[in-house]
Amino acid sequence: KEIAKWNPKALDLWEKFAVPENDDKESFQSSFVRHVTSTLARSVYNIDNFSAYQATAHTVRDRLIKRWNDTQQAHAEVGPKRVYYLSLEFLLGRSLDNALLNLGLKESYGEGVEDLGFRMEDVLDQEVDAALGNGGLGRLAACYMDSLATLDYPAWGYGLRYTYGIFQQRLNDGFQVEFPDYWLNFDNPWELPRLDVVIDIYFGGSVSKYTDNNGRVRAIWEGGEPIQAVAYDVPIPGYGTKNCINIRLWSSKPKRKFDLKHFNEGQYEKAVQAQMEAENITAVLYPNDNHMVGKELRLKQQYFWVAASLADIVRRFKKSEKPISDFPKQVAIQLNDTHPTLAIVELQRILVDVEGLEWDDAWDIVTDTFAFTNHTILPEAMEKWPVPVLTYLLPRHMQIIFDINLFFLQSVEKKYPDDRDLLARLSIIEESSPQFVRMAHLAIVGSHRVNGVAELHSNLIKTTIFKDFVKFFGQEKFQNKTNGITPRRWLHQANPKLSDLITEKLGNKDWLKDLFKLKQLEKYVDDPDFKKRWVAVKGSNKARLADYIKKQTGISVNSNALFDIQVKRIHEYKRQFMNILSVIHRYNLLKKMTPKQRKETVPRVVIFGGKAAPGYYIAKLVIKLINSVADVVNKDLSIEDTLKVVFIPDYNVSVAEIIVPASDISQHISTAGTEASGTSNMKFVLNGGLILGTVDGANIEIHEEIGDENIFMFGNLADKVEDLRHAHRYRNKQMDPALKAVLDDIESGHFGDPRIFVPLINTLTIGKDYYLLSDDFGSYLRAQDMVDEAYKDKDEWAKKSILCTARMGKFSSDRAIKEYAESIWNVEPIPVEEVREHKLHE
Ligand code: T68
Repeated sequence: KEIAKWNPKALDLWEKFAVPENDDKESFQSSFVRHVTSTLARSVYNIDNFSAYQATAHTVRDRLIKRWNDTQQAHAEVGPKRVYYLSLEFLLGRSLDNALLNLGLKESYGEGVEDLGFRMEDVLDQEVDAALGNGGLGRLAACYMDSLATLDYPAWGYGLRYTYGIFQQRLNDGFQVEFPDYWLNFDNPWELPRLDVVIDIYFGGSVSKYTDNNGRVRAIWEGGEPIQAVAYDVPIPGYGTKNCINIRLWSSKPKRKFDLKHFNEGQYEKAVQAQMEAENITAVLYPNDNHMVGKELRLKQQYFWVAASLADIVRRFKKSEKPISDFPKQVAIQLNDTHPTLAIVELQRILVDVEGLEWDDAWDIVTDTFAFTNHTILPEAMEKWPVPVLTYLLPRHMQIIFDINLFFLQSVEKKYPDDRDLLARLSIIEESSPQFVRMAHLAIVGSHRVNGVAELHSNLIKTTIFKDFVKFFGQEKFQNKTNGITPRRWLHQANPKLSDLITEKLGNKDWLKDLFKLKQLEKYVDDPDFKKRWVAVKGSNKARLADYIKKQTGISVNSNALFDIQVKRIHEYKRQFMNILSVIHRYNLLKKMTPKQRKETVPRVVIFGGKAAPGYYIAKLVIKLINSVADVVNKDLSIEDTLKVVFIPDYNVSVAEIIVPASDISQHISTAGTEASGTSNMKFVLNGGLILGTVDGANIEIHEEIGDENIFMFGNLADKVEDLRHAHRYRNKQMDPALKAVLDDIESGHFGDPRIFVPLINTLTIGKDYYLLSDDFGSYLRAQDMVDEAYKDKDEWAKKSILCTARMGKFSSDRAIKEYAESIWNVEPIPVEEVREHKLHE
């Protein structure tokens, strides 16, 4: 409007030369050529697949920026309540294919690329993953952003822009070796640097008290040296909407580049030391999942991130000119695990110290704003930080935490007088030496809602780790929000052939926005032609994976065999160890068989993948054992190709997109009660793969949805686990004989130098088998036999596979996000397109 006033012709020009609304092959090609020649400064004689990728990505980026701007403008116009998702991890994977599909440009751009002499597949394959996450928690955040955008919610993600994402895994002699993931080596077209959005973050310093004009004693925190947080925005386009939301990632930068005093004294290292320390904060993602590592740098990451994010959120709120008491009506903040818990303290500090609110008024605003998601009950994963470290890094915050705890415990004391044990159990401060701050307790006390991520998990947190909080706060504060996955990436993008078949059968693509529509596939379970095509799609996905395995590992696998897959982070509770032990058991049986018996057995390819945290010794031994077993089994001609074992290196999101559509069976076999939800289980079943699993996490709800006949469940139930552990500890419980035989086989040296595996085997004997492999091994083997039996009936198997997909509607992340929006955040969709139309006609 300003431009139009100044020059009426300008607005017309602005419209005329904007990024085209009706995009087609030609507009793509013109943009592609412009980006090759101008952005990349290359010529037509000098472009390879990678340049083609960059030019295509930049073309899509232009479109995303347009949508991003329109969306932000529409939101500014309406001024709705926004939801902010604070997550230390966003495991986005690749963006090009996803953006093309969500924008509906895949076909026209695909043709455009072919005309220019490239294959879209090769172009897409050039992209490096954005791997800013460890596993389930980070990928969940990415799926949720896709759903928030698709459902038109006014949402922002906030995270860190790590220079190094999760390490790359290679294998050396069967052992994992880690390599740095320098993903920003080439320019990253999926981020918009906002070098003007900079926030100063302080550590250290001191607190002093003063009396204000109203005679009130107030604290002021004067921090030490500031470090700058610089914003990088990552646009997230919704599917079939013009809504395009934002993930803002912070990068750390020194405020002063150079210490001139040291420099002039010739102390060059000291002159740049502060700079290096500042840059260190966002240098690297901590590579541990479900494990707390108490490093000071990790705590600095957490505060740096939440302080920058809150400053940004408060600034945006203030633009509305609404009274500060309206803050919770405008802002909902979701804490993805306890990692951002300091945000609670930071907001209280801003409201009391900076805005001058009374403590209680500020605290009401804080608790109305925040909600907290718990992702684990494993004790070693619970975050706690030493009071002395917090006092030194964040002195004012430590005071505020003590005050929060004081007022909280006073209210407990009032309700339950004289129950000292209860006070000690609920306290935010652990009274050890030194003292610790229990972040989960702080997160619960500072939030109005707390949720688990699957029914079983949400019930477990209410009856175990957070039991006393339920007693104090009441049931309503604690909810379940069963996880979900985005069908756009995990079916439409990863499995285009199945997606096409479904769309053809259902007559349209509506199922991509309403996954319950897959139910309509049930009509066709007995249609022989449909079944044949369904099986053919699975076959071609298995062939694609077989090619990938050959390329990456040199191992040839038969894609007519049963593909049995376990891919996820390597962790004792996930029991990859039990899986490989059962493979040894199977191998020994095959060796004893007559050729005739072998002919009658179902050939299997057992596929593993996943990273072990670099410091997790036992998990790394599991990887070595898998590779040692693979070496022996794959070379053994006597078993006639009835068994192959594969470890796929460097499992990540883009590799998962090849693996997930190709399973016949996938394994989700955690000790009952340990896997909060799991989300890959949902991905496999959505793609028509069956599950072999324990009664744990979301397996239980998947079972409920798809029915008994379509899943293989085994093992002890969660409510038995404590008793079984007790029996191991105090009654010298006998080990399952089949398991014993397998361990003996390893110890005999059959799979290489057995001394390597002693610490691993000790976890079952001297370690008292904490994850109960011995208790579940028998029923595991029986379930495996049932899988073999069922797979022999190809027709029945095809039917099961179809029913699996048809009944997965519940597990869309759209369903999960709607539940969060309606029962926790109280936010509503803003149809960006309608707001714009309305505005244009005004
Ligand atoms: C996972 N947690 C749960 N944690 O294990 C999984 N931890 O059951 C669940 O489905 C998923 O969260 C989503 O809810 C994780 O992935 C981490 O990666 C992690 C990272 C840092 C610190 C602790």
